[in-house]
Amino acid sequence: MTKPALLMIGSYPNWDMQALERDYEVLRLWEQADKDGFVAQHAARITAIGTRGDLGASRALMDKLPNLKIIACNGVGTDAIDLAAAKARGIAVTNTPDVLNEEVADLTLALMLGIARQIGKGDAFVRSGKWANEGWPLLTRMSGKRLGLLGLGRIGLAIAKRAEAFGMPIAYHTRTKREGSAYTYYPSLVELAQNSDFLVAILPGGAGTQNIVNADVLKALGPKGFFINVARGTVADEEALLQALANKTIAGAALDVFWNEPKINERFFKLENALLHPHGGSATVETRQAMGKLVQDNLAAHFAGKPLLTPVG
Ligand code: NAP
Ligand code: 8YV
Repeated sequence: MTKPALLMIGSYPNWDMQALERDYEVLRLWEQADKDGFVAQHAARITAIGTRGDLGASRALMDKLPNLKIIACNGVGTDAIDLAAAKARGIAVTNTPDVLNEEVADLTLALMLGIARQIGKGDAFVRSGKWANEGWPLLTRMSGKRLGLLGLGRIGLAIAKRAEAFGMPIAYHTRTKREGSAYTYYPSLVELAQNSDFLVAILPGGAGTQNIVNADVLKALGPKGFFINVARGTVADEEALLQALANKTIAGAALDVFWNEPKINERFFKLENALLHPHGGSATVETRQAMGKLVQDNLAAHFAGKPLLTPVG
Protein backbone atom coordinates (compact mmCIF):
# COMPACT_ATOMS: atom_id res chain seq x y z
CA MET A 1 0.00 0.00 0.00
CA THR A 2 1.21 3.52 -0.73
CA LYS A 3 2.42 5.31 2.37
CA PRO A 4 0.82 8.71 3.08
CA ALA A 5 3.14 11.63 2.38
CA LEU A 6 4.14 13.45 5.57
CA LEU A 7 5.80 16.84 5.13
CA MET A 8 8.25 17.39 7.99
CA ILE A 9 9.11 21.04 8.59
CA GLY A 10 12.05 20.24 10.84
CA SER A 11 13.81 17.21 12.26
CA TYR A 12 12.62 15.06 15.16
CA PRO A 13 14.91 12.82 17.22
CA ASN A 14 16.11 9.70 15.41
CA TRP A 15 13.76 7.39 17.30
CA ASP A 16 10.79 9.36 15.91
CA MET A 17 12.22 9.66 12.42
CA GLN A 18 12.75 5.90 12.23
CA ALA A 19 9.22 5.19 13.44
CA LEU A 20 7.70 7.72 11.04
CA GLU A 21 9.71 6.40 8.08
CA ARG A 22 8.08 2.99 8.63
CA ASP A 23 4.55 4.35 8.18
CA TYR A 24 4.93 7.43 5.98
CA GLU A 25 6.76 8.77 3.00
CA VAL A 26 8.68 11.35 5.01
CA LEU A 27 9.40 14.50 3.03
CA ARG A 28 12.25 16.37 4.73
CA LEU A 29 11.59 20.03 4.01
CA TRP A 30 14.42 21.33 6.19
CA GLU A 31 17.01 19.49 4.09
CA GLN A 32 15.90 21.09 0.81
CA ALA A 33 17.77 23.95 -0.82
CA ASP A 34 14.74 24.86 -2.96
CA LYS A 35 11.92 24.56 -0.43
CA ASP A 36 9.21 26.12 -2.60
CA GLY A 37 10.09 23.86 -5.51
CA PHE A 38 10.08 20.82 -3.21
CA VAL A 39 6.66 21.68 -1.80
CA ALA A 40 5.26 22.34 -5.30
CA GLN A 41 6.61 18.99 -6.53
CA HIS A 42 4.85 16.99 -3.79
CA ALA A 43 1.95 19.32 -2.89
CA ALA A 44 -0.91 17.23 -4.26
CA ARG A 45 0.08 14.14 -2.24
CA ILE A 46 0.74 15.86 1.09
CA THR A 47 -2.10 15.34 3.57
CA ALA A 48 -0.09 15.69 6.79
CA ILE A 49 2.52 18.01 8.28
CA GLY A 50 4.86 17.13 11.15
CA THR A 51 6.20 20.23 12.85
CA ARG A 52 7.62 21.50 16.14
CA GLY A 53 6.58 24.24 18.52
CA ASP A 54 9.40 26.48 17.35
CA LEU A 55 8.71 25.97 13.64
CA GLY A 56 4.93 25.94 13.46
CA ALA A 57 3.12 26.11 10.13
CA SER A 58 2.20 29.28 8.26
CA ARG A 59 -0.91 30.16 6.29
CA ALA A 60 1.32 30.56 3.22
CA LEU A 61 2.47 26.95 3.53
CA MET A 62 -1.05 25.65 4.11
CA ASP A 63 -2.21 27.57 1.03
CA LYS A 64 0.26 25.58 -1.07
CA LEU A 65 -1.12 22.23 0.13
CA PRO A 66 -4.64 21.69 -1.26
CA ASN A 67 -5.10 18.26 0.35
CA LEU A 68 -3.64 19.00 3.77
CA LYS A 69 -5.77 17.44 6.54
CA ILE A 70 -3.64 17.42 9.69
CA ILE A 71 -0.78 19.33 11.32
CA ALA A 72 0.88 17.40 14.16
CA CYS A 73 3.01 19.55 16.44
CA ASN A 74 5.78 18.11 18.58
CA GLY A 75 5.32 20.54 21.46
CA VAL A 76 2.38 21.91 23.41
CA GLY A 77 2.71 25.56 22.35
CA THR A 78 0.99 26.18 19.02
CA ASP A 79 1.68 29.90 18.74
CA ALA A 80 3.77 29.40 15.60
CA ILE A 81 0.92 27.58 13.84
CA ASP A 82 -1.64 29.77 12.09
CA LEU A 83 -4.60 28.19 13.88
CA ALA A 84 -7.11 30.52 12.22
CA ALA A 85 -5.92 29.45 8.77
CA ALA A 86 -6.09 25.78 9.78
CA LYS A 87 -9.59 26.18 11.21
CA ALA A 88 -10.84 27.98 8.11
CA ARG A 89 -9.69 25.05 5.99
CA GLY A 90 -10.88 22.35 8.43
CA ILE A 91 -7.29 21.19 8.95
CA ALA A 92 -6.90 19.33 12.27
CA VAL A 93 -4.08 20.41 14.59
CA THR A 94 -2.64 18.26 17.36
CA ASN A 95 -0.05 19.06 20.04
CA THR A 96 1.64 17.29 22.96
CA PRO A 97 0.05 18.48 26.21
CA ASP A 98 0.53 16.93 29.66
CA VAL A 99 3.39 14.53 28.84
CA LEU A 100 5.87 17.40 29.39
CA ASN A 101 4.34 19.05 32.46
CA GLU A 102 6.68 17.54 35.02
CA GLU A 103 9.79 18.21 32.94
CA VAL A 104 9.03 21.87 32.34
CA ALA A 105 8.09 22.31 35.99
CA ASP A 106 11.37 20.70 37.09
CA LEU A 107 13.35 23.13 34.95
CA THR A 108 11.35 26.07 36.25
CA LEU A 109 12.26 25.25 39.84
CA ALA A 110 15.88 24.77 38.74
CA LEU A 111 15.84 28.22 37.14
CA MET A 112 14.26 29.79 40.22
CA LEU A 113 16.90 28.29 42.48
CA GLY A 114 19.56 28.92 39.86
CA ILE A 115 18.97 32.68 39.75
CA ALA A 116 18.37 33.11 43.47
CA ARG A 117 21.41 31.07 44.53
CA GLN A 118 23.49 31.99 41.44
CA ILE A 119 24.33 28.38 40.57
CA GLY A 120 25.84 29.23 37.18
CA LYS A 121 28.02 32.01 38.57
CA GLY A 122 29.07 29.78 41.47
CA ASP A 123 30.28 27.13 39.07
CA ALA A 124 32.25 29.69 37.05
CA PHE A 125 33.68 31.17 40.29
CA VAL A 126 35.03 27.81 41.50
CA ARG A 127 36.41 26.84 38.08
CA SER A 128 38.19 30.18 37.72
CA GLY A 129 40.21 29.53 40.87
CA LYS A 130 38.93 32.78 42.43
CA TRP A 131 37.57 30.89 45.44
CA ALA A 132 41.09 30.53 46.84
CA ASN A 133 41.30 34.33 47.30
CA GLU A 134 37.77 35.68 47.33
CA GLY A 135 34.61 35.09 49.33
CA TRP A 136 31.28 34.09 47.81
CA PRO A 137 28.48 36.56 48.58
CA LEU A 138 25.44 35.84 50.72
CA LEU A 139 22.42 35.42 48.48
CA THR A 140 18.62 35.25 48.55
CA ARG A 141 16.56 32.40 50.07
CA MET A 142 13.88 30.89 47.85
CA SER A 143 12.01 28.76 50.39
CA GLY A 144 9.03 30.59 51.85
CA LYS A 145 9.13 33.40 49.28
CA ARG A 146 6.04 34.38 47.30
CA LEU A 147 5.51 32.73 43.91
CA GLY A 148 3.42 34.53 41.31
CA LEU A 149 2.32 32.42 38.36
CA LEU A 150 1.34 34.13 35.14
CA GLY A 151 -0.66 31.16 33.80
CA LEU A 152 -2.05 28.33 35.89
CA GLY A 153 -2.74 25.61 33.35
CA ARG A 154 -1.26 22.15 33.09
CA ILE A 155 2.35 23.23 33.59
CA GLY A 156 1.56 26.07 35.98
CA LEU A 157 -0.14 23.61 38.31
CA ALA A 158 2.90 21.30 38.21
CA ILE A 159 5.14 24.26 39.12
CA ALA A 160 2.80 25.24 41.95
CA LYS A 161 2.88 21.70 43.36
CA ARG A 162 6.66 21.83 43.55
CA ALA A 163 6.66 25.34 45.01
CA GLU A 164 4.34 24.15 47.79
CA ALA A 165 7.12 21.80 48.90
CA PHE A 166 9.35 24.89 49.22
CA GLY A 167 6.76 26.49 51.51
CA MET A 168 6.05 29.22 48.98
CA PRO A 169 2.73 31.08 49.16
CA ILE A 170 1.27 30.84 45.64
CA ALA A 171 -0.72 33.40 43.67
CA TYR A 172 -1.62 33.60 39.99
CA HIS A 173 -3.01 35.69 37.19
CA THR A 174 -5.07 34.23 34.35
CA ARG A 175 -7.98 35.62 32.35
CA THR A 176 -10.40 33.35 34.17
CA LYS A 177 -10.24 32.60 37.89
CA ARG A 178 -9.69 28.91 38.52
CA GLU A 179 -12.66 27.86 40.64
CA GLY A 180 -11.78 25.58 43.52
CA SER A 181 -8.12 26.62 43.58
CA ALA A 182 -6.63 27.44 46.97
CA TYR A 183 -4.12 29.80 45.35
CA THR A 184 -4.66 33.56 45.49
CA TYR A 185 -6.08 35.03 42.29
CA TYR A 186 -5.11 38.47 41.04
CA PRO A 187 -7.27 39.81 38.18
CA SER A 188 -4.44 42.31 37.56
CA LEU A 189 -0.98 41.14 36.47
CA VAL A 190 0.61 44.28 37.95
CA GLU A 191 -0.91 43.41 41.32
CA LEU A 192 0.35 39.86 41.04
CA ALA A 193 3.85 41.20 40.33
CA GLN A 194 3.62 43.59 43.30
CA ASN A 195 2.88 40.59 45.50
CA SER A 196 5.53 38.21 44.09
CA ASP A 197 9.17 37.52 44.88
CA PHE A 198 9.38 35.11 41.92
CA LEU A 199 7.16 35.90 38.93
CA VAL A 200 6.97 32.93 36.56
CA ALA A 201 5.50 33.23 33.06
CA ILE A 202 3.92 29.95 31.94
CA LEU A 203 1.19 30.84 29.48
CA PRO A 204 0.88 30.51 25.70
CA GLY A 205 2.75 32.85 23.37
CA GLY A 206 1.25 34.55 20.32
CA ALA A 207 -0.50 37.81 19.58
CA GLY A 208 -2.82 37.64 22.61
CA THR A 209 0.01 37.61 25.14
CA GLN A 210 2.73 39.55 23.32
CA ASN A 211 4.64 41.85 25.73
CA ILE A 212 2.19 41.07 28.55
CA VAL A 213 5.18 41.32 30.92
CA ASN A 214 5.84 44.98 30.22
CA ALA A 215 7.70 47.82 31.97
CA ASP A 216 4.84 48.34 34.44
CA VAL A 217 4.83 44.68 35.45
CA LEU A 218 8.61 44.66 35.93
CA LYS A 219 8.44 47.88 37.95
CA ALA A 220 5.79 46.27 40.14
CA LEU A 221 8.00 43.21 40.64
CA GLY A 222 10.66 45.56 41.99
CA PRO A 223 14.35 45.42 42.87
CA LYS A 224 14.02 42.29 45.03
CA GLY A 225 11.91 40.36 42.54
CA PHE A 226 13.00 37.68 40.07
CA PHE A 227 11.36 37.10 36.69
CA ILE A 228 11.39 33.58 35.25
CA ASN A 229 10.20 32.96 31.70
CA VAL A 230 9.49 29.38 30.62
CA ALA A 231 6.59 30.36 28.32
CA ARG A 232 7.67 32.09 25.12
CA GLY A 233 10.11 34.95 24.59
CA THR A 234 7.32 37.01 23.09
CA VAL A 235 5.39 37.30 26.37
CA ALA A 236 8.02 39.70 27.71
CA ASP A 237 8.75 43.18 26.37
CA GLU A 238 12.41 42.53 25.64
CA GLU A 239 13.57 46.14 25.76
CA ALA A 240 11.82 46.68 29.09
CA LEU A 241 13.34 43.47 30.45
CA LEU A 242 16.86 44.34 29.27
CA GLN A 243 16.57 47.77 30.86
CA ALA A 244 15.16 46.41 34.12
CA LEU A 245 18.09 43.99 34.34
CA ALA A 246 20.73 46.56 33.38
CA ASN A 247 19.34 49.15 35.82
CA LYS A 248 18.73 46.50 38.50
CA THR A 249 15.12 47.58 38.90
CA ILE A 250 14.45 43.85 39.21
CA ALA A 251 16.81 41.51 41.05
CA GLY A 252 17.31 39.16 38.15
CA ALA A 253 15.77 36.99 35.45
CA ALA A 254 16.06 33.34 34.53
CA LEU A 255 15.06 32.77 30.93
CA ASP A 256 14.47 29.57 29.00
CA VAL A 257 12.85 31.38 26.08
CA PHE A 258 13.65 34.51 24.08
CA TRP A 259 12.58 36.64 21.17
CA ASN A 260 14.34 35.47 17.99
CA GLU A 261 15.80 32.32 19.53
CA PRO A 262 18.30 30.84 19.01
CA LYS A 263 19.89 34.08 17.71
CA ILE A 264 18.95 36.04 20.78
CA ASN A 265 19.69 39.65 21.63
CA GLU A 266 23.36 39.71 22.62
CA ARG A 267 22.73 42.35 25.27
CA PHE A 268 21.61 39.45 27.47
CA PHE A 269 25.14 37.99 27.39
CA LYS A 270 26.60 40.82 29.45
CA LEU A 271 23.98 40.87 32.18
CA GLU A 272 25.28 39.29 35.37
CA ASN A 273 21.82 39.13 36.92
CA ALA A 274 20.41 36.99 34.10
CA LEU A 275 20.50 33.19 33.98
CA LEU A 276 20.15 32.05 30.37
CA HIS A 277 19.02 28.62 29.24
CA PRO A 278 18.60 27.32 25.66
CA HIS A 279 14.84 26.61 25.48
CA GLY A 280 14.91 23.19 27.05
CA GLY A 281 11.91 22.88 29.33
CA SER A 282 10.94 19.54 27.83
CA ALA A 283 14.41 18.53 26.70
CA THR A 284 15.03 15.16 28.32
CA VAL A 285 15.16 11.81 26.56
CA GLU A 286 12.21 10.54 28.58
CA THR A 287 9.92 13.45 27.81
CA ARG A 288 10.93 13.90 24.20
CA GLN A 289 10.21 10.19 23.66
CA ALA A 290 6.76 10.63 25.19
CA MET A 291 6.13 13.72 23.05
CA GLY A 292 7.26 11.91 19.89
CA LYS A 293 5.02 8.95 20.69
CA LEU A 294 2.06 11.29 21.07
CA VAL A 295 2.79 12.87 17.69
CA GLN A 296 2.92 9.40 16.12
CA ASP A 297 -0.27 8.29 17.87
CA ASN A 298 -2.14 11.37 16.72
CA LEU A 299 -1.06 10.81 13.11
CA ALA A 300 -1.93 7.12 13.34
CA ALA A 301 -5.38 7.94 14.74
CA HIS A 302 -5.98 10.41 11.92
CA PHE A 303 -5.04 7.94 9.21
CA ALA A 304 -7.08 5.18 10.87
CA GLY A 305 -10.13 7.45 10.94
CA LYS A 306 -10.16 7.38 14.75
CA PRO A 307 -10.58 10.34 17.16
CA LEU A 308 -7.40 12.36 17.65
CA LEU A 309 -5.78 11.93 21.06
CA THR A 310 -4.88 15.57 21.67
CA PRO A 311 -6.57 17.89 19.20
CA VAL A 312 -6.04 21.64 19.57
CA GLY A 313 -9.20 23.72 19.84
P1 NAP B 1 -2.39 25.49 29.33
O1 NAP B 1 -2.70 24.28 30.13
O2 NAP B 1 -3.23 25.81 28.16
O3 NAP B 1 -2.39 26.74 30.34
C1 NAP B 1 -2.24 28.05 29.88
C2 NAP B 1 -2.51 29.00 31.05
O4 NAP B 1 -2.26 30.33 30.58
C3 NAP B 1 -3.95 28.96 31.55
O5 NAP B 1 -3.97 29.08 32.94
C4 NAP B 1 -4.59 30.19 30.90
O6 NAP B 1 -5.67 30.66 31.69
C5 NAP B 1 -3.39 31.15 30.91
N1 NAP B 1 -3.52 32.21 29.91
C6 NAP B 1 -3.75 32.09 28.59
N2 NAP B 1 -3.83 33.30 28.01
C7 NAP B 1 -3.64 34.20 29.00
C8 NAP B 1 -3.62 35.62 29.04
N3 NAP B 1 -3.81 36.36 27.94
N4 NAP B 1 -3.40 36.23 30.23
C9 NAP B 1 -3.22 35.50 31.35
N5 NAP B 1 -3.23 34.14 31.37
C10 NAP B 1 -3.45 33.51 30.21
O7 NAP B 1 -0.91 25.45 28.78
P2 NAP B 1 0.35 24.63 29.35
O8 NAP B 1 0.30 23.24 28.85
O9 NAP B 1 0.47 24.88 30.82
O10 NAP B 1 1.54 25.39 28.55
C11 NAP B 1 1.71 26.77 28.67
C12 NAP B 1 2.75 27.27 27.67
O11 NAP B 1 4.04 26.92 28.13
C13 NAP B 1 2.70 26.69 26.26
O12 NAP B 1 1.71 27.30 25.46
C14 NAP B 1 4.11 26.96 25.76
O13 NAP B 1 4.17 28.21 25.12
C15 NAP B 1 4.94 26.99 27.03
N6 NAP B 1 5.89 25.85 27.10
C16 NAP B 1 7.21 26.09 27.17
C17 NAP B 1 8.10 25.02 27.25
C18 NAP B 1 9.57 25.25 27.35
O14 NAP B 1 10.33 24.38 26.93
N7 NAP B 1 10.01 26.36 27.91
C19 NAP B 1 7.63 23.72 27.23
C20 NAP B 1 6.27 23.51 27.16
C21 NAP B 1 5.39 24.59 27.09
P3 NAP B 1 -6.87 31.50 31.05
O15 NAP B 1 -7.26 30.79 29.79
O16 NAP B 1 -7.91 31.50 32.12
O17 NAP B 1 -6.35 32.87 30.80
C1 8YV C 1 9.61 22.29 22.68
C2 8YV C 1 7.93 23.77 23.91
O1 8YV C 1 10.97 22.48 22.92
O2 8YV C 1 6.16 22.24 24.05
C3 8YV C 1 6.49 23.41 23.86
O3 8YV C 1 5.68 24.31 23.65
O4 8YV C 1 8.28 24.91 23.92
C4 8YV C 1 8.95 22.71 23.98
O5 8YV C 1 8.45 21.55 24.56
C5 8YV C 1 9.22 23.02 21.45
O6 8YV C 1 7.86 22.89 21.17
C6 8YV C 1 10.01 22.53 20.24
O7 8YV C 1 9.47 21.31 19.78
